[in-house]
Amino acid sequence: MPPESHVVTISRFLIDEERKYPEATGAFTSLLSDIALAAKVIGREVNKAGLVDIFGAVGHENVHGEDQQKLDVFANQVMYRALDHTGLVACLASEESEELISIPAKFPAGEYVVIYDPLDGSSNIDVNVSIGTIFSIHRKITSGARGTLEDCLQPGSRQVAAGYILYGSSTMLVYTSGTGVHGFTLDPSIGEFILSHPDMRMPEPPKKVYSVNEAYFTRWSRGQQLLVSHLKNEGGFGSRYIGSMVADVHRTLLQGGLFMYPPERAQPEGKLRLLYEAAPMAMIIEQAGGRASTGTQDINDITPTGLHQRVPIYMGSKEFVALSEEMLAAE
Ligand code: P6P
Repeated sequence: MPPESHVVTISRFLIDEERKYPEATGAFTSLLSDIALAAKVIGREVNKAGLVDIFGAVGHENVHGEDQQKLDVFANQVMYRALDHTGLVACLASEESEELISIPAKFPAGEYVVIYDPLDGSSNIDVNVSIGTIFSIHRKITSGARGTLEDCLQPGSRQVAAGYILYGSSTMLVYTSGTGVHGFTLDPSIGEFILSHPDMRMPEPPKKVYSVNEAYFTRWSRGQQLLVSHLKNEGGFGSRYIGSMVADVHRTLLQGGLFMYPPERAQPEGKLRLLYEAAPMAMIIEQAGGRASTGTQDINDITPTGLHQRVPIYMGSKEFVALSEEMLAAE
């Protein structure tokens, strides 16, 4: 058989998955396909960021007071335009939009809620470090035709799917819909995402690597300081920190380890956002056999109170997350 016959595109994979559920309508398959298309469009611009005048700040700030890079704005528009007209979505929420994003009245609405960070790690754009798009998918739970804030503020345990696209040395789409984690690598020569990492599992034994920004050591609690000191001394851990969550979590998923964004005295909930960073990544890590905690509770047990709520993050290999919770509790 020619090698190409073993090529499984994301479209074929999604259809094969859909056929496992007689009640499936094909809506989820279409939704993931729309997100994959958006990923290709965003990836094309990210990969040529150094060649055209598209990177660099647009000169205004996003809802978090961060310089909004042109690619952030572009990626946010691409995600919106990929989904708004489909009739699959009840409402949207984005890191780049303070408020809920309603589906225009001219378009039909659907049953899914998509919450996304269109371009996470964008502060790394100008230095050509890997960045990513993160998405979280819920089902609408309110009875109205169009989604509301209540439909977005569901605990991560109720996500029907979650995933990310990593724009790195290659462009990868990784997602889970609750039956394992699957990775697809973009073949630019045919413009298709090809199944390259079926049923991804965190390795056992895991690589002893911790990932945290140690520049903030003095801002941490005593327990956090003791944890990191233990990891690097008695624990014999190595350290890797890219400063781009999708890249750091992707490495942790593949090799094992511990990714942390701890609370700081001035920022007791940490920096990363629950709905479109922590919760989707937590679903992926846990579906691959790992754990995701705030240091005191499972991330996906939290019922959100706001679209841009932040939470501390300890995610990766089970034993390392458990060790973190133990040492933080002992402080
Ligand atoms: P710090 C990137 O700006 C980001 O939102 C995440 O992708 C990343 O994990 C984190 O912030 C890095 O934050 O404070 O270490 O620069």
